Amino acid sequence: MGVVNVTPDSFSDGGRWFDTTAAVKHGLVLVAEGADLVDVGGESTRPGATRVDEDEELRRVVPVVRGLAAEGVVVSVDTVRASVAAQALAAGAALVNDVSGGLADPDMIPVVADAGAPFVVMHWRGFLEGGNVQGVYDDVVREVLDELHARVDAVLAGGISPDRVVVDPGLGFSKNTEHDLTLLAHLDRLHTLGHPLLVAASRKRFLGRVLAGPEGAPPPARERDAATAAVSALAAHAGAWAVRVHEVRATADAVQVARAVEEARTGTDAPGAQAVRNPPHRAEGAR
Ligand code: PMM
Repeated sequence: MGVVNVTPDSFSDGGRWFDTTAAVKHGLVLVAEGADLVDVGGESTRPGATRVDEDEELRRVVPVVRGLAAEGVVVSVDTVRASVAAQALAAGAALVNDVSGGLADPDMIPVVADAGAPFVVMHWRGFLEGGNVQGVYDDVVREVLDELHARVDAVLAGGISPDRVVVDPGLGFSKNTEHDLTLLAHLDRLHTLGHPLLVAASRKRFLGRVLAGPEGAPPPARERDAATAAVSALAAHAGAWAVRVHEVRATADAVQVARAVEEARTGTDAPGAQAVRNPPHRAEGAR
């Protein structure tokens, strides 16, 4: 999943694809580099970002979704607003990615259920507390699992079909470096939820911290793509359905190598590699 942030202020690529034409062009480049789908967002979720009003989010997102869908790209819309999801779906989006897991807008779940679209349910404990508050966990994996489970139950109760639900641990969202690394170390446990898994580590703060070491300064976000690709290989190896990244080429290579190694180990196509190659919405022919 390649990322196109149509925002002036996203932490790693803010301002670069703010214009519709540039954003569509960038999405096409990501596909040419190996992305199976492109995630289009119009509102930054970085800590301290101010909310974008609905009209502005629609203005940013819908034309880019329409432009990419018209080119045959499988588009995901990254939004917490039901109205934006609805208009993006009408413009050709195939999937809705909601970092609030359906908590931000009571109309989100019904909109997605009515459209029959796949829905990414991300874990973000701090959402209702007004932003990226630091989470306190005794057992981060257990608690993220339990809380994601509760969100998935709510989503299913709202009428979204079980085969349309994707789960995401929400790396960096109310989580520190140790939490993020612990979650990545236990991706296998997230599979117990029984839904495809999306992992979105791209350029995130914890990668900067790992690269900096105990004393150093974290490299800027755009210098974290090799580290991102390493996480992509680990996630593919652990059976993730997709990885969400800003720079696709390195990750596409990393996933390909992870797949080849897995094939050499098992003598067959690895389940994780297959999942990354055949997203459920494609395999099942939705939209
Ligand atoms: N992270 C960001 C934005 N959207 N969506 C999902 N499903 N999971 C994430 O972890 C996630 C997301 C923030 O990253 P960006 O602003 O650099 O794109």
